Amino acid sequence: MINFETLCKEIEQASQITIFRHVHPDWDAIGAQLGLKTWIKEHYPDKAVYALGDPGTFVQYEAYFDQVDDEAIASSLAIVVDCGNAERVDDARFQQAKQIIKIDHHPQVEHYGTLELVNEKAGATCEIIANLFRCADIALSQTCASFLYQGLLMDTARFSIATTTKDSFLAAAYLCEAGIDLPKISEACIALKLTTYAYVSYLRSCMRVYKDKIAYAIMEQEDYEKMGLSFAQAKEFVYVFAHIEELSVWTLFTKEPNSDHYKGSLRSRSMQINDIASCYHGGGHALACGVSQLTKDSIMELLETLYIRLMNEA
Ligand SMILES: [Mn+2]
Repeated sequence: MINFETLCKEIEQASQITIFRHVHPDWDAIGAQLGLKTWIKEHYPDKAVYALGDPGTFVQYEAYFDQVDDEAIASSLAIVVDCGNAERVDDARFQQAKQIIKIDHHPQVEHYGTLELVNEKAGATCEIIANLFRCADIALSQTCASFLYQGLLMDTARFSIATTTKDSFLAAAYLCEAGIDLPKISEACIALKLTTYAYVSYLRSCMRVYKDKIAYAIMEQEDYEKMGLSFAQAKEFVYVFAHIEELSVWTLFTKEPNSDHYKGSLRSRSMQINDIASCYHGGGHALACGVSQLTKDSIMELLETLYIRLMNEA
């Protein structure tokens, strides 16, 4: 486990730093990656720092991303954030880096880093990074603190889910000290475009309930495309089915473009489901995870498996 001093020492020894995170980034992955990039650039102005990977739906941050050649990566210190396994890292070239630091809060399934800072109990990777700085008494810039707050806010579902702890609030209080604009950040993370709002309404109308227990919807490529959404956007809305009193598991299956397969998001209020997800080409957190390479038949089989566990736990 590395601490703040080790991280600084590694950065000081590196001529350049590359920062990676998982494919199809979410707010936590982006916040951790760009928050860290901002902090390193501010504190080590002589170092070259690159954020790598496809920004995906985060077009507003495109300017923060870099293109680098293989040699630059090979001679760099790579920091990989918010990603449990090597296969899921956006840009596999991170493996060629001289030194690899993993900072993450997913279940520890693979030690791909030469140095690691992993806390499975943290609500967000941004929380781990914020608390690393907090414990070292570092004053953050507004830009850096805003990035970290975004990831913390969204990965804890606005400080509402079981992964939220005292450490999440300590991190939030610390980030507030940087003078960040809380309502502005919340609005930037949560507000929907009109097209997305229409899609959410459509999604609700498509929701079915499996054996009175599990919410699910199967989204076809033509459905989301006719509403003006890409696959990457369309698959992000499983939260729409949260907060239904009678349903403690909710899922969304989205057809991959020009493929025979669906990708799925699974959520659970309290019953562990990530071990089931791992049997369906997926994984993730205990109560929030993903599955892939599903057919319509395997979707129904998965729903039945989730149902059986629900019945056994009842
Ligand atoms: Mn995360």
